[in-house]
Amino acid sequence: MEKSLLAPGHRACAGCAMPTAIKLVLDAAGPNTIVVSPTGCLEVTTTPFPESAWCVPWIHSLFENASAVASGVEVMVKRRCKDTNVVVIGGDGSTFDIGMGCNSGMFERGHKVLYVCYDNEAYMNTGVQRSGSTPFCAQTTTTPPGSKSSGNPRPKKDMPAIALAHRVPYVATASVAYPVDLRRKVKNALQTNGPSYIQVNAPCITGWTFDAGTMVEIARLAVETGLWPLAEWVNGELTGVKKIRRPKPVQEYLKVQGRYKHLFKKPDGEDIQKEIQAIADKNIAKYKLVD
Ligand SMILES: Cc1ncc(C[n+]2csc(CCOP(=O)(O)OP(=O)(O)O)c2C)c(N)n1
Ligand SMILES: [Mg+2]
Repeated sequence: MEKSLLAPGHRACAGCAMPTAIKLVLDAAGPNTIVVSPTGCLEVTTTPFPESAWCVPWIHSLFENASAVASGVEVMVKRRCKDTNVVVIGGDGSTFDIGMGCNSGMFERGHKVLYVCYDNEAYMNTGVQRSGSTPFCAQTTTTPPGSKSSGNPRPKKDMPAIALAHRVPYVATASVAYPVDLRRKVKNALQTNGPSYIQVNAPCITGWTFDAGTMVEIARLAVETGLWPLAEWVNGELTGVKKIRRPKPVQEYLKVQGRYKHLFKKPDGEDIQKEIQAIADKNIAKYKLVD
């Protein structure tokens, strides 16, 4: 493999999926790329002054305005250097919640920008607070399980559907456990004449708590249970899904993560596991994941 455009020596946790996701994105995008990143683990771990792990031009925005900054960069690029890719890479907190206003504007105005969300399903950099992306009944520091709580009470926000509602012409979900698929989707997105959105499942060893060395296995289980369908939409049409040969029960995914350990201890745990299984089953039916 050629030299990575995200240099080693960054300070992400050992076992974090985020740098793997970013390396794959940059690998597919190539050196002629300008990246804009809002604040979050990615910014904090790759750019401690005076060092940078970025081997492409990289702009740090506020938490809320990465898409507005990227929109401006795209207007400049269109006039001066047409072949340059403009890519936003942000966490779920900025993508689903705090940057939503600017994301909506960028999508709706039709800027030719690829937005990649590395989705670790919480505000990890500030201490694992719940975000709009946190799945149902996962533990976070703001949704601690206890006698009156079973973790996050709300289902995960459907961000790909929100992108599709903006008529974003290329939308996909991806996973670090399927690198060939991820790279292909980045290339497809960058060939799109307009905005594109890719949401990459990115397990977080600190917030999800799993055994070191099992990160890829966790990401694969998310796909194999049906909880993270790998899908691709072109011009609003669902054009591809990764089929699952034999879906695994969601327990296999839940039991290896500390953020779900209360579901194996609390009296209502079994019922909640069934509710989570129903979410997976609904995905399997909706996306026809099983032949
Ligand atoms: C407007 C604003 N609110 C809050 C913060 C504090 N803050 C910095 S990073 C962060 C969490 C980022 O979460 P996410 O986007 O999911 O990225 P992650 O840290 O999980 O990689 C927060 C809340 C901020 N910098 N600006
Ligand atoms: Mg996050």
